[in-house]
Amino acid sequence: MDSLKNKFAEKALPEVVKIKEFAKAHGNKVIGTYTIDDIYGGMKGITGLVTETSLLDSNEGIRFRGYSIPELREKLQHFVEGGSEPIPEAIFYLMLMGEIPSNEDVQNLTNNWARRAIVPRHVFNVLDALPRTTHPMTQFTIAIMAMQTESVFAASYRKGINKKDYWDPTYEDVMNLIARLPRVAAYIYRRTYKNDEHIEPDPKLDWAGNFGHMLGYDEPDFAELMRLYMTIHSDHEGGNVSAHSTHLVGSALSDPYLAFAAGMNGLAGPLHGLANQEVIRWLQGMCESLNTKRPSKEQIAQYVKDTLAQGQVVPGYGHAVLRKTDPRFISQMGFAKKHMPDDDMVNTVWNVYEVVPPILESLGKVKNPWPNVDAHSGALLQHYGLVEEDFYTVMFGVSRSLGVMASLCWDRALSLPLERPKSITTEALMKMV
Ligand code: AMX
Repeated sequence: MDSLKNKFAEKALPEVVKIKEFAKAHGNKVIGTYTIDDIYGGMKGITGLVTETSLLDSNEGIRFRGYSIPELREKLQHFVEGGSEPIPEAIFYLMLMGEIPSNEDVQNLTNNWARRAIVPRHVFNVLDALPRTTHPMTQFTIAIMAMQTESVFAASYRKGINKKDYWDPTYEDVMNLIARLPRVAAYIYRRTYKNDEHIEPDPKLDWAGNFGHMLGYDEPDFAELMRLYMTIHSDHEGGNVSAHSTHLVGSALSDPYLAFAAGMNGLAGPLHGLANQEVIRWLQGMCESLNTKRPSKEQIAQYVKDTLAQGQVVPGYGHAVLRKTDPRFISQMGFAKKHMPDDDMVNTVWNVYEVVPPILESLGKVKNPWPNVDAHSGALLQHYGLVEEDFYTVMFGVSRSLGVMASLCWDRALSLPLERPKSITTEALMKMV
């Protein structure tokens, strides 16, 4: 057993007893009520599932195991030599274990994932069989499904396994999957955009640095961006579409590959992760139509109004839970101020940030007029020459694996049951009132 697996078992398994006792003592306490509007409104007002890794406050933003993003900048002081951005191994450890890791814990995780990072040949063959024009997110989920042949959970279940032990093969799949995703994603990028010229992993690099390297971007600043990007996109509590679909599909004891592929199909929607692609298309469309690299605030305002008049959303703005500027937007803004303060696209993102909120507010129906994580991320990637925006959601997906896979380990350790909410017909609802 690897040392993290031992530590996870020691931490997570006693929690089952604790939760059973808690539920026995307080199981009938009412924690909320909901309305017909909540049912028609995508269940947004309903607290209905347990996710241990992070918790979202509508005003403050995300807290990972209790720590906000600014607090984590203080706490996660695990940098590669010469670096100053948090390394994603640290946030994964925090989400899985609920504790700030030591430098040794983080180094062990880097080594652990490097050891597990071998992608079976048939996964590349499956990708090679697809037309190069296949959207990178479709390639990504197909590759995840192709890797399902390796599922330790599926093999153990087939042989027969005690339900108390489900967490063990889940952990193995989770670690293997996370370790292999950067290689798979980089392969998709290089086959789609770089003439099939693939780059071998460098086992001396950390997980995110290696991802940047395999994509073909070796500047230290890009590796730093990857570390920040992979850290801040990793989790956003349990109810968002990618996290919830992973959890839901996992609750049928579908193995982690099947569950994660489901989550990624949800991330591929334009109201969720695909928004990062849409933001860049929207910004570029604006600059092209105005024939300028830096549209004025007046020009931006008009373009926003035109977008709304065409019955389209302004991508990168709004959120189902957040009601303030996303701290993940702010942290990317901080990175841009440090590394590329004069970049045209970045400055346009900042001008859009000044113009859009009052316009959305004036509509009187948008609950959150502020930018989310996707409003900024593409401009940073464009700066370093990673300009193929259709690939951006795959990068989000690689990062999102950290949170949803840590959660899946907990789901199985806590023996969370099959998820099956009750649905109702409109006719039945009408009869009730
Ligand atoms: N531009 C225009 N209209 C918007 C809007 C935006 N950015 N955000 C919300 N609205 C509209 C909705 O479409 C809805 O209009 P309708 O009543 O005519 O159907 C109305 O405002 C109320 O919506 P809401 O309750 O404020 O939002 P929601 O919880 O239903 O949806 C979200 C949230 C994110 C889907 C929505 O804000 C949106 O479409 N944003 C743009 C896409 C985007 O950036 N998505 C990424 C979110 C972050 C992520 O998951 N990665």
